Amino acid sequence: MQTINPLVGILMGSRSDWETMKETARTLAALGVAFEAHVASAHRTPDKVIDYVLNAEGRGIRVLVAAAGGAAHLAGVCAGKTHLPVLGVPMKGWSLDGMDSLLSTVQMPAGIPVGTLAIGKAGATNAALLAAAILALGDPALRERLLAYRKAQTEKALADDDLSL
Ligand code: RP5
Repeated sequence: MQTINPLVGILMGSRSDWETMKETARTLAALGVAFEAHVASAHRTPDKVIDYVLNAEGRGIRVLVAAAGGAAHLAGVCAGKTHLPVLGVPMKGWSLDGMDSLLSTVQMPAGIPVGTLAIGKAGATNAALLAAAILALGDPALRERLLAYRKAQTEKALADDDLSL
């Protein structure tokens, strides 16, 4: 899927990751950040991944979010082919409940950074917020929307203290 003039490119290793990565898409949409999302696997379709990453900057993409599970090499492969910021989201599930995804996303060699988020939906949401924070450094209107999002979140958390039996 794609919105007009996407700034954030979301890649995921399988369609089965989409249920989780919808949180990234929804959060970006809520912040008014244009994005696109594609299935591209470091293992099953490596040429598609490389082609996408090599063309991303020229197409206007400024931040990449890469999600994969198990032997989660997608974010690392992306980071190896671009200087754009790459945020990695480890998928939950599998026999090791996402620990395999987390470690294979986060343990990058010096020189090729991946900003790794939490496993699963929390990481997917936070990838969007971090991508927005990066873009907001050069976009005052987005900065205001991000501050409003955070303020609303704080107000909701404070209102949640209204406990009763
Ligand atoms: C990874 O394998 C994908 O990112 C996904 O998390 C996992 C399972 O993929 P499917 O077998 O469901 O397509 O490459």
